[in-house]
Amino acid sequence: MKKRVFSGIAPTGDAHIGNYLGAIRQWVKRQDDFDNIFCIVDLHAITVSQDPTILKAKIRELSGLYLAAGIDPKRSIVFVQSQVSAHSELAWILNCFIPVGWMQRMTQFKEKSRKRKEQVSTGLFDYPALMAADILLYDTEVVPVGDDQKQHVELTRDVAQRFNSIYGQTFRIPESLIPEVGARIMGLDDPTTKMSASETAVGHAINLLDSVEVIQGKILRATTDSQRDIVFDGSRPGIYNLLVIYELFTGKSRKDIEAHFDGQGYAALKKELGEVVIEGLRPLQTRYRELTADPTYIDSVLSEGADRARPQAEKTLTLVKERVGLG
Ligand code: AQP
Repeated sequence: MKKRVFSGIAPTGDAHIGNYLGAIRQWVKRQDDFDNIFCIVDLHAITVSQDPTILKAKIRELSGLYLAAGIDPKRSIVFVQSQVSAHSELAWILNCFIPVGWMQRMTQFKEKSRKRKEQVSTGLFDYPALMAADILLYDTEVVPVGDDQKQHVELTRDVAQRFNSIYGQTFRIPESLIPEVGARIMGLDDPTTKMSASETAVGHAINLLDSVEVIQGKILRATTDSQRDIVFDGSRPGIYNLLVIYELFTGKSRKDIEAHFDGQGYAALKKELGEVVIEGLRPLQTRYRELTADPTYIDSVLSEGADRARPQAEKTLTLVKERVGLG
């Protein structure tokens, strides 16, 4: 029996190389090692305001990117969260016994609410309860995520343990799987902050569907420092981030990369990094165009995925309702 994997990405804004290197690429690499469920978490997306037409399009775009990156819908379930209503139902039940103090400790909420100028929704605060429901509905054992989501997976474990201790064995306790390198790709404009889909500054993120010219331009303008050496030095976040991206796209060792750039300047690094990223994304972009040429294909994959996910989710939900005494 392979271990069950569940993971997802919110269809907010454009998917970027942080999502790819920190999450999607790991899913694809280990697709055959696990029994996978990959979700487009649209209910998470609406925790911040979304234009309805754009959201609908972004759900299809992100689904297409999963498939173009190599997620095979025959081997993995791919579906949209809102098409399986058990996610919302379990989230509500979990809400009713997660202590509010646990939620108040979540650093992502603190960061996101600080950045937002408009009102912060209750849903944004409650995001980790929905994420716990997503994971726990499917007897998940492994949750591959970037390190920004580690705390939410920890909370999910605490929630499952608490529920099991009150109501008896119900949930499997999941673990996060975080890549050793690439778990936190930083913004190109500000390498002290995480590359993020909701950060709209031009030059912040390389998006997976960016054109050749846009990728080159963003990398050329990336923030560096006033030193010269091209070395992996975590205290120099700009150069370090560019080198990590180079490392992940080329698969070369750090020693070889430093030797390769020895005596060269930042302009040479940026030029070569642009070429490496463009070539690294080319197969994904080509496949994406092929897949989306048939306007019905993605919807058919999503509908089949929801049909496969639903019975498993319903089974857990029914057990939870029984344990709690509902209905
Ligand atoms: N910069 C990143 N580096 C490495 N991994 C990352 N992930 C996100 N950003 C990076 C990983 O991608 C998966 C999906 O993330 P998400 O979009 O659902 O939520 P997020 O972590 O909040 O990502 P964003 O881009 O910052 O989205 P917004 O701005 O909409 O909140 C997760 O596995 C995440 O770790």
